[in-house]
Amino acid sequence: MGVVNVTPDSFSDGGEWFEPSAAVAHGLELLGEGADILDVGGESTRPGSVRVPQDQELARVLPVIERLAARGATVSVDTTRAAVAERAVAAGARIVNDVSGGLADPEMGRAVAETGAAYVAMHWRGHADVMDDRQVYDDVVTDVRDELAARMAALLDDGVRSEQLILDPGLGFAKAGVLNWPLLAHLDALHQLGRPVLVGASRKRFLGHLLADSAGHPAAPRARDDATAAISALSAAAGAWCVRVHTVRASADAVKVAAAWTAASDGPRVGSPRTSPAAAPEPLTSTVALTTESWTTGEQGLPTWQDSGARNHDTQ
Ligand code: PMM
Repeated sequence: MGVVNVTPDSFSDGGEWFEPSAAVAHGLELLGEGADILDVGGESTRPGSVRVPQDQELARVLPVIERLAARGATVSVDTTRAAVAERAVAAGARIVNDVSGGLADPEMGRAVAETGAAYVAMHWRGHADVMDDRQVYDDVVTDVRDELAARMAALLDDGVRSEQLILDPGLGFAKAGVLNWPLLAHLDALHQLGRPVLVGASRKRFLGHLLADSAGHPAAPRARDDATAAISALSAAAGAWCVRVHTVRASADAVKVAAAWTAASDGPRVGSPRTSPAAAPEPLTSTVALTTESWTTGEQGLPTWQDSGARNHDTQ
C-alpha cells in the first residue's frame, strides 16, 4: 500500500503532494513502483496536529480518489469520518482505512456495513493532540490485541461483516518508541483474531530513534526508508497481509523476497540438477539475462530454474 497524503503537514512527506494533480501523479508513480493499493488521506495524524474541517478533507481527497480509481487503481481512503468514507467509496475507493478503528465517529461501523467496503481497523486511543498522553500498557501486545478484539465485536454489532475487516496494531499511535517493537515481533498475537493484518511502520519516529546518530539525533524521515523496507520483509515473512509505505519499490522487492523465502521454508529441500562429470564446461560467452520466463513452476508449486545452457554475467 503506497501512501498518497493530500495534506500540507503530514509528518513524513508534508505538503509535497498537496495539489490534486501532483497527488494523482505521485499515486501513479507508486503504482509503477509496484503498489497494489493507494491510500489517499486528507487529514494529518502527526503528533499534536489539529483536525481539519470535514469539507476541507472531502475537497482534498475526492478529486484524487476519483482520478486514481478511474485509472484502475485500488484505492483506500485514510479517514476517521463516516461521511468521508461514504463519499470516498462513492467516488471509487474500495477500502476504508480508519486509524481510529471506529472510535472517532460512532457512525463509522454503520457506514462501512452499508458500503460493503473493506475496512482497516487500527488500534487507537485518541486523536493526535492527546495520543502521546495515553501510552500506558500492562503488556502492549496483549492490550492492543484485546482492544482490537473489542473494536471487532463493536463493529460486528454495527453490522460490519467479519470478511470486511483488516486489523492494524497502530504503530506510533499512543505508543512510544520501545512499545512498537514487541508489536512487530508478535504479529502472531493479532493473527489470533483471525483477520488479515496491516503494518504501518513507514518512516515512523521509532525508526528515527533506532537509527539515531552518535549524538542521539533521530534520523530524518527520508533516512528511515531502508529500515522501513527491512520491516516490510520481516512483516511479510511473519504473515502480514499488507505494509503501508511512502516509497514502494524497496518494500515491493522486500515482500517478494519474503514470499520466496517463506515458500522455500515451507516446501521440500531441493538440489541442483545433476550434470555428468564427463561433460565439458560451457564457455562463459553468453550474456542472456535471467528472466521470469525462464522460471517454471515445479511439482510442489515452487519456482524452478530451467537451465538453458546459457550463462549470464549477473552477480551471484
Ligand atoms: N499511519 C499513519 C496514517 N495512516 N493507517 C494505517 N492503517 N496504519 C498506520 O500505521 C497509519 C495509517 C501516519 O503516517 P503518515 O502521516 O505518514 O501517513
